[in-house]
Amino acid sequence: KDLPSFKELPNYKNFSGCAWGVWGEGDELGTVNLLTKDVVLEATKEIRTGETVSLNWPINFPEKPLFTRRTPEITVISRRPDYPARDDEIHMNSQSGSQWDCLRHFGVLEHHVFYQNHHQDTIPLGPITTPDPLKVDPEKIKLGVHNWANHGICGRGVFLDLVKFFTKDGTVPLPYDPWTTHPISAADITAVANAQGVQFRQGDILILRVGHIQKYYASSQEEKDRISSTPEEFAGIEQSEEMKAFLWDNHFAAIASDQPAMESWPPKDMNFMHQTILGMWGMPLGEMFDCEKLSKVCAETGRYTFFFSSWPLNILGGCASPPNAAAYF
Ligand code: UVW
Repeated sequence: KDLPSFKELPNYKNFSGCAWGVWGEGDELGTVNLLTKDVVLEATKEIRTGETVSLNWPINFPEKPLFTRRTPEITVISRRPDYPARDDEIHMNSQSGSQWDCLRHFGVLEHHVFYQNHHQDTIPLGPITTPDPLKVDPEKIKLGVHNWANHGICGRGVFLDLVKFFTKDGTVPLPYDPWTTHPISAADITAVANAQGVQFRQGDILILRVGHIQKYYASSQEEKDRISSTPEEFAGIEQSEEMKAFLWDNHFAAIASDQPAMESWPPKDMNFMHQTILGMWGMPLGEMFDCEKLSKVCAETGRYTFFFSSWPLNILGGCASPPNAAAYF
Protein backbone atom coordinates (compact mmCIF):
# COMPACT_ATOMS: atom_id res chain seq x y z
CA LYS A 1 0.00 0.00 0.00
CA ASP A 2 1.25 3.45 -0.88
CA LEU A 3 1.04 5.42 2.31
CA PRO A 4 0.91 9.21 2.55
CA SER A 5 4.10 10.85 3.77
CA PHE A 6 4.10 12.57 7.14
CA LYS A 7 3.72 15.95 5.43
CA GLU A 8 0.77 14.69 3.42
CA LEU A 9 -1.13 13.53 6.51
CA PRO A 10 -3.72 16.08 7.69
CA ASN A 11 -3.48 17.94 10.96
CA TYR A 12 -5.88 17.25 13.80
CA LYS A 13 -6.31 20.60 15.54
CA ASN A 14 -2.80 21.49 16.78
CA PHE A 15 -1.39 17.99 16.05
CA SER A 16 0.37 17.21 12.77
CA GLY A 17 0.41 13.80 11.10
CA CYS A 18 -3.05 12.41 11.79
CA ALA A 19 -3.46 8.92 10.25
CA TRP A 20 -7.09 8.34 11.21
CA GLY A 21 -8.86 6.76 8.25
CA VAL A 22 -5.65 5.66 6.47
CA TRP A 23 -6.74 2.04 7.00
CA GLY A 24 -10.48 2.74 6.90
CA GLU A 25 -12.95 4.39 9.24
CA GLY A 26 -13.54 1.36 11.47
CA ASP A 27 -9.88 0.33 11.72
CA GLU A 28 -8.61 -0.82 15.12
CA LEU A 29 -5.22 -2.25 14.10
CA GLY A 30 -3.35 0.93 13.22
CA THR A 31 0.15 0.37 11.81
CA VAL A 32 -0.17 -3.37 12.51
CA ASN A 33 -2.00 -3.27 9.17
CA LEU A 34 1.49 -3.00 7.63
CA LEU A 35 2.19 -6.58 8.73
CA THR A 36 0.54 -8.10 5.68
CA LYS A 37 0.92 -11.75 4.66
CA ASP A 38 3.58 -10.72 2.13
CA VAL A 39 5.52 -8.72 4.71
CA VAL A 40 5.41 -11.60 7.21
CA LEU A 41 6.42 -14.15 4.58
CA GLU A 42 9.36 -12.03 3.45
CA ALA A 43 10.40 -11.61 7.09
CA THR A 44 10.49 -15.40 7.64
CA LYS A 45 13.51 -15.46 5.29
CA GLU A 46 15.42 -13.96 8.23
CA ILE A 47 15.28 -17.33 10.01
CA ARG A 48 18.52 -19.08 9.06
CA THR A 49 20.11 -20.71 12.12
CA GLY A 50 17.11 -21.38 14.37
CA GLU A 51 18.59 -19.47 17.32
CA THR A 52 15.85 -17.82 19.37
CA VAL A 53 16.00 -14.99 21.91
CA SER A 54 13.29 -13.86 24.32
CA LEU A 55 12.69 -10.13 24.76
CA ASN A 56 10.53 -10.42 27.86
CA TRP A 57 11.59 -9.37 31.32
CA PRO A 58 10.13 -11.60 34.06
CA ILE A 59 6.64 -10.17 34.64
CA ASN A 60 7.47 -9.10 38.19
CA PHE A 61 10.36 -6.91 36.98
CA PRO A 62 11.17 -4.17 37.74
CA GLU A 63 10.65 -5.06 41.38
CA LYS A 64 9.14 -1.63 42.01
CA PRO A 65 7.18 -0.56 38.94
CA LEU A 66 7.61 2.99 37.73
CA PHE A 67 5.06 5.77 37.51
CA THR A 68 3.43 4.73 40.84
CA ARG A 69 2.10 1.45 39.46
CA ARG A 70 1.53 -1.57 41.70
CA THR A 71 3.96 -4.43 41.99
CA PRO A 72 2.52 -7.58 40.40
CA GLU A 73 1.43 -10.16 42.97
CA ILE A 74 2.10 -13.78 42.11
CA THR A 75 0.75 -16.35 44.54
CA VAL A 76 1.09 -20.11 44.26
CA ILE A 77 -2.03 -21.89 45.48
CA SER A 78 -3.41 -25.40 45.37
CA ARG A 79 -6.83 -26.90 45.62
CA ARG A 80 -5.04 -30.11 46.70
CA PRO A 81 -2.11 -28.87 48.81
CA ASP A 82 -1.06 -32.40 49.85
CA TYR A 83 -0.37 -33.39 46.26
CA PRO A 84 1.97 -32.17 43.55
CA ALA A 85 -0.66 -29.85 42.09
CA ARG A 86 -0.32 -26.08 42.00
CA ASP A 87 -1.92 -23.05 40.36
CA ASP A 88 -0.75 -19.52 40.38
CA GLU A 89 -2.84 -16.41 40.77
CA ILE A 90 -1.47 -13.25 39.23
CA HIS A 91 -2.70 -9.73 39.84
CA MET A 92 -0.87 -7.18 37.79
CA ASN A 93 -1.04 -3.84 36.09
CA SER A 94 -0.32 -4.63 32.44
CA GLN A 95 1.89 -1.51 32.34
CA SER A 96 4.21 -2.61 35.13
CA GLY A 97 7.01 -4.26 33.12
CA SER A 98 7.76 -5.36 29.53
CA GLN A 99 4.68 -4.19 27.68
CA TRP A 100 3.04 -3.04 24.50
CA ASP A 101 1.07 0.14 25.06
CA CYS A 102 -2.14 -0.36 23.15
CA LEU A 103 -4.61 2.03 21.57
CA ARG A 104 -6.69 2.39 24.72
CA HIS A 105 -3.67 3.32 26.81
CA PHE A 106 -3.11 6.84 25.54
CA GLY A 107 -4.94 9.26 23.29
CA VAL A 108 -4.59 12.94 22.60
CA LEU A 109 -4.78 14.32 26.09
CA GLU A 110 -5.88 17.90 25.58
CA HIS A 111 -8.62 16.89 23.09
CA HIS A 112 -9.82 13.85 25.07
CA VAL A 113 -9.80 11.44 22.12
CA PHE A 114 -8.17 8.12 21.33
CA TYR A 115 -7.11 6.73 17.91
CA GLN A 116 -9.75 7.26 15.20
CA ASN A 117 -11.32 10.12 17.16
CA HIS A 118 -13.03 7.92 19.76
CA HIS A 119 -13.92 10.22 22.64
CA GLN A 120 -12.60 9.13 26.04
CA ASP A 121 -16.17 8.89 27.37
CA THR A 122 -16.85 6.05 24.91
CA ILE A 123 -14.14 4.01 26.66
CA PRO A 124 -15.36 4.04 30.25
CA LEU A 125 -13.45 2.90 33.30
CA GLY A 126 -14.43 -0.18 35.26
CA PRO A 127 -14.61 -3.93 34.81
CA ILE A 128 -15.13 -5.50 31.41
CA THR A 129 -17.44 -8.43 31.95
CA THR A 130 -17.35 -11.14 29.35
CA PRO A 131 -19.80 -13.91 30.20
CA ASP A 132 -19.69 -15.00 26.58
CA PRO A 133 -16.73 -13.72 24.55
CA LEU A 134 -18.67 -14.28 21.36
CA LYS A 135 -21.42 -11.93 22.48
CA VAL A 136 -19.33 -9.02 23.75
CA ASP A 137 -20.57 -5.75 22.34
CA PRO A 138 -17.71 -4.55 20.05
CA GLU A 139 -18.42 -0.99 21.19
CA LYS A 140 -17.46 -1.94 24.76
CA ILE A 141 -14.06 -3.33 23.80
CA LYS A 142 -13.11 -1.12 20.86
CA LEU A 143 -9.41 -0.35 20.43
CA GLY A 144 -8.59 -3.20 22.83
CA VAL A 145 -5.35 -5.18 22.70
CA HIS A 146 -7.34 -8.25 21.59
CA ASN A 147 -7.19 -6.78 18.07
CA TRP A 148 -3.40 -7.16 18.02
CA ALA A 149 -3.61 -10.44 19.93
CA ASN A 150 -5.69 -11.91 17.12
CA HIS A 151 -3.43 -10.57 14.38
CA GLY A 152 -0.01 -10.94 16.00
CA ILE A 153 2.77 -8.40 15.80
CA CYS A 154 5.10 -10.47 13.65
CA GLY A 155 7.48 -9.40 10.90
CA ARG A 156 11.07 -8.30 10.42
CA GLY A 157 12.65 -7.04 13.63
CA VAL A 158 15.40 -4.43 13.33
CA PHE A 159 17.53 -3.97 16.42
CA LEU A 160 19.57 -0.82 16.89
CA ASP A 161 22.04 -1.13 19.74
CA LEU A 162 22.65 2.47 20.78
CA VAL A 163 24.59 1.35 23.84
CA LYS A 164 27.17 -0.55 21.76
CA PHE A 165 27.34 2.22 19.18
CA PHE A 166 27.88 5.05 21.63
CA THR A 167 30.31 3.13 23.84
CA LYS A 168 32.34 1.85 20.87
CA ASP A 169 31.59 -1.74 21.95
CA GLY A 170 31.98 -0.92 25.61
CA THR A 171 35.40 0.72 25.35
CA VAL A 172 34.18 4.17 26.46
CA PRO A 173 31.40 5.26 28.86
CA LEU A 174 27.95 6.05 27.44
CA PRO A 175 27.86 9.76 26.55
CA TYR A 176 24.46 10.01 28.25
CA ASP A 177 22.92 8.66 31.43
CA PRO A 178 19.86 6.48 30.62
CA TRP A 179 18.25 7.94 33.75
CA THR A 180 18.23 11.49 32.48
CA THR A 181 15.97 13.10 29.88
CA HIS A 182 18.67 12.80 27.19
CA PRO A 183 16.90 12.89 23.77
CA ILE A 184 17.83 10.40 21.03
CA SER A 185 17.51 12.12 17.66
CA ALA A 186 16.56 10.73 14.26
CA ALA A 187 20.17 11.45 13.20
CA ASP A 188 21.40 9.22 16.09
CA ILE A 189 19.10 6.39 15.00
CA THR A 190 20.19 6.75 11.37
CA ALA A 191 23.87 6.75 12.39
CA VAL A 192 23.41 3.49 14.34
CA ALA A 193 21.49 1.89 11.46
CA ASN A 194 24.24 2.89 9.02
CA ALA A 195 26.99 1.60 11.32
CA GLN A 196 25.16 -1.72 11.63
CA GLY A 197 24.51 -1.88 7.88
CA VAL A 198 20.72 -1.89 8.29
CA GLN A 199 18.32 -0.47 5.73
CA PHE A 200 14.74 -0.01 6.84
CA ARG A 201 11.81 -1.56 5.00
CA GLN A 202 8.11 -0.71 5.22
CA GLY A 203 6.55 -2.77 8.02
CA ASP A 204 9.76 -3.22 10.06
CA ILE A 205 9.46 -3.53 13.83
CA LEU A 206 12.08 -1.19 15.27
CA ILE A 207 13.70 -2.07 18.60
CA LEU A 208 16.13 0.30 20.32
CA ARG A 209 18.52 -0.48 23.17
CA VAL A 210 18.99 2.77 25.03
CA GLY A 211 20.62 1.32 28.18
CA HIS A 212 17.85 1.33 30.78
CA ILE A 213 17.88 -2.37 31.67
CA GLN A 214 21.69 -2.53 31.57
CA LYS A 215 21.81 0.34 34.05
CA TYR A 216 19.06 -1.23 36.14
CA TYR A 217 21.12 -4.39 36.65
CA ALA A 218 24.23 -2.36 37.47
CA SER A 219 22.42 -0.21 40.07
CA SER A 220 22.04 -0.57 43.81
CA GLN A 221 18.60 -1.09 45.35
CA GLU A 222 18.73 2.49 46.55
CA GLU A 223 19.24 3.78 43.02
CA LYS A 224 16.44 1.55 41.69
CA ASP A 225 14.14 2.86 44.41
CA ARG A 226 14.99 6.41 43.45
CA ILE A 227 13.73 5.99 39.88
CA SER A 228 10.55 4.29 41.00
CA SER A 229 9.55 7.42 42.87
CA THR A 230 8.69 10.62 41.00
CA PRO A 231 10.01 12.55 39.21
CA GLU A 232 11.27 9.91 36.79
CA GLU A 233 13.70 10.88 34.06
CA PHE A 234 14.61 8.61 31.18
CA ALA A 235 16.61 8.93 27.97
CA GLY A 236 14.54 8.13 24.89
CA ILE A 237 13.50 9.25 21.44
CA GLU A 238 13.28 12.98 21.13
CA GLN A 239 9.92 14.75 21.23
CA SER A 240 9.95 16.61 17.92
CA GLU A 241 8.31 16.98 14.54
CA GLU A 242 11.51 15.59 12.96
CA MET A 243 11.19 12.42 15.00
CA LYS A 244 7.52 12.05 14.07
CA ALA A 245 8.38 12.46 10.37
CA PHE A 246 11.25 9.97 10.70
CA LEU A 247 9.09 7.28 12.34
CA TRP A 248 6.11 7.74 10.05
CA ASP A 249 8.05 8.09 6.79
CA ASN A 250 9.98 4.87 7.47
CA HIS A 251 6.56 3.21 7.94
CA PHE A 252 7.51 1.08 10.91
CA ALA A 253 4.76 -1.28 12.01
CA ALA A 254 5.76 -0.96 15.68
CA ILE A 255 8.52 0.47 17.84
CA ALA A 256 9.90 -0.71 21.14
CA SER A 257 12.83 -0.12 23.46
CA ASP A 258 14.34 -1.24 26.74
CA GLN A 259 13.31 2.11 28.21
CA PRO A 260 10.19 2.74 30.35
CA ALA A 261 8.54 5.44 28.19
CA MET A 262 10.18 5.03 24.75
CA GLU A 263 10.42 8.79 24.47
CA SER A 264 12.64 11.13 26.44
CA TRP A 265 10.84 11.59 29.73
CA PRO A 266 9.27 13.67 31.25
CA PRO A 267 7.51 15.42 28.36
CA LYS A 268 8.68 18.90 27.57
CA ASP A 269 5.20 20.03 26.49
CA MET A 270 1.66 18.75 25.93
CA ASN A 271 2.49 17.60 22.41
CA PHE A 272 4.58 14.58 23.42
CA MET A 273 5.14 11.43 21.36
CA HIS A 274 2.82 8.91 23.07
CA GLN A 275 -0.13 10.88 21.74
CA THR A 276 1.03 10.82 18.14
CA ILE A 277 2.34 7.25 18.13
CA LEU A 278 -0.72 5.73 19.82
CA GLY A 279 -3.43 8.35 19.32
CA MET A 280 -2.71 9.57 15.79
CA TRP A 281 -1.17 6.48 14.17
CA GLY A 282 -2.30 3.45 16.16
CA MET A 283 1.28 2.18 16.40
CA PRO A 284 2.26 -0.38 19.08
CA LEU A 285 4.66 1.28 21.50
CA GLY A 286 6.85 -1.18 23.38
CA GLU A 287 8.48 -0.41 26.72
CA MET A 288 11.00 -2.22 28.88
CA PHE A 289 11.73 -4.94 26.33
CA ASP A 290 14.70 -6.93 27.62
CA CYS A 291 17.33 -6.43 24.91
CA GLU A 292 20.37 -7.62 26.90
CA LYS A 293 20.67 -11.10 25.39
CA LEU A 294 19.58 -9.81 22.00
CA SER A 295 22.49 -7.36 22.12
CA LYS A 296 24.96 -10.23 22.71
CA VAL A 297 23.53 -12.45 19.98
CA CYS A 298 23.46 -9.62 17.43
CA ALA A 299 27.06 -8.70 18.26
CA GLU A 300 28.18 -12.34 17.96
CA THR A 301 26.39 -12.98 14.70
CA GLY A 302 26.80 -9.51 13.18
CA ARG A 303 23.10 -9.67 12.31
CA TYR A 304 20.75 -6.93 13.45
CA THR A 305 17.65 -8.10 11.60
CA PHE A 306 15.64 -11.22 12.42
CA PHE A 307 12.13 -12.60 12.40
CA PHE A 308 10.25 -11.00 15.27
CA SER A 309 7.20 -12.57 16.81
CA SER A 310 4.95 -11.10 19.47
CA TRP A 311 1.56 -12.40 20.55
CA PRO A 312 0.04 -10.02 23.10
CA LEU A 313 -2.39 -11.55 25.58
CA ASN A 314 -5.91 -11.86 24.25
CA ILE A 315 -7.47 -9.42 26.71
CA LEU A 316 -10.81 -8.24 25.34
CA GLY A 317 -10.73 -4.45 25.61
CA GLY A 318 -7.25 -4.48 27.21
CA CYS A 319 -5.16 -1.31 27.35
CA ALA A 320 -1.77 -3.04 27.21
CA SER A 321 -0.15 -6.44 27.36
CA PRO A 322 3.12 -8.16 28.11
CA PRO A 323 4.61 -8.62 24.62
CA ASN A 324 5.43 -12.32 24.68
CA ALA A 325 8.10 -11.41 22.16
CA ALA A 326 10.97 -13.31 20.61
CA ALA A 327 13.61 -12.90 17.92
CA TYR A 328 14.37 -15.79 15.55
CA PHE A 329 17.70 -15.88 13.73
C1 UVW B 1 4.43 6.80 30.48
O1 UVW B 1 3.36 7.27 30.80
C2 UVW B 1 5.65 7.58 30.47
O2 UVW B 1 4.61 5.57 30.12
P1 UVW B 1 3.52 4.45 30.04
O3 UVW B 1 3.36 4.18 28.60
O4 UVW B 1 4.11 3.33 30.80
O5 UVW B 1 2.23 4.96 30.63
